Amino acid sequence: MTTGRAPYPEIDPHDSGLLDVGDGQHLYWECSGNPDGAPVVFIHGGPGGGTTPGHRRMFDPAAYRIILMDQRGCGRSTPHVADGADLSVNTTWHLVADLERLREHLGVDRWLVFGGSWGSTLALAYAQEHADRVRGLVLRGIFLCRPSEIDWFYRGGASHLFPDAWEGYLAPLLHADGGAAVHSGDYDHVAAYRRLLHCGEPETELAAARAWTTWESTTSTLLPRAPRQSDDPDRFALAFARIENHYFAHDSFLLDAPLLDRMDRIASLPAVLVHGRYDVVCPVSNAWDLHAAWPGSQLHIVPDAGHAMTEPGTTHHLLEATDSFRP
Ligand code: STX
Repeated sequence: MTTGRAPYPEIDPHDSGLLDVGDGQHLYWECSGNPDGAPVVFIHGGPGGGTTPGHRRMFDPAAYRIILMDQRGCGRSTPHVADGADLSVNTTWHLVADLERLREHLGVDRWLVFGGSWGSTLALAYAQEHADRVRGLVLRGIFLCRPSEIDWFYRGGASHLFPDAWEGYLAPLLHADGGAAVHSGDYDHVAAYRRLLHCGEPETELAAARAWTTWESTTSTLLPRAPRQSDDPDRFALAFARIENHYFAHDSFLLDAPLLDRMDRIASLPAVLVHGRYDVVCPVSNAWDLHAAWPGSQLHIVPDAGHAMTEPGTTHHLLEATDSFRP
């Protein structure tokens, strides 16, 4: 397997806070690296995945003011969806507005935007609304949230590559609805999960959240690896599954503004795209389609990686990309 550069050393934030964005929501943000460096904002995945200290390590701390934020309802932001936070004030367009509020709060004029997976989706939606605030983009594991992409991963496409893991994904649905319904041609797995994740029965909700989350973590890497560490895996799973399912049940609120239909807005921005050849969560054709629509982009297809940021070839290209945008 490709080896390559290791991430930058672990660092602590020099500033952090909770930003009041209205709707009762307070978003955790932090800055690390060089307070006078070039601003870069890290947009995390899921939606609902939250940021981790490891995310700081994708940027040269001498060159960058590294900004991380936990999106509505997850991570260290409050209220948390595992505690029942209201999802009706949680849409792509709320998150785009939240990024602008954070930018203004931190006194940033323009920033580099970095995002993987759902982070790439939100980065594109943000840049298409506020192109004048973006220096460039570094995107990984491209996810355009087209209906075909949701069908691929959550309604059976990827089951052909991971039939073993798919059994675990189907288990709560079979328990609730029975085999005849689940195996019928028009069963909507995302709608069924939506019911289970909000059924009011804590054990059923948690079993569904674990199964949803395990499907994604199992299929995210080319080779099996230990799942991501979390202080409270059940709390993580409840928020991750509910937020993702809420977004994907609504086509991520993008049906009126498909990302590929608005590329003229960011055509002149420079971008580096990094995508694993064997990404099962977000097939590499997503990156191919985006690159074809974006003259300012460079695409690196990593020959031996899946979806995760932490796979060696992917990490390597991301570090080369963020270094290339140093002032
Ligand atoms: N969701 C893809 C995504 O953004 C469809 C994603 N996948 N795993 C993650 O994010 C975490 C690493 C945050 C768990």
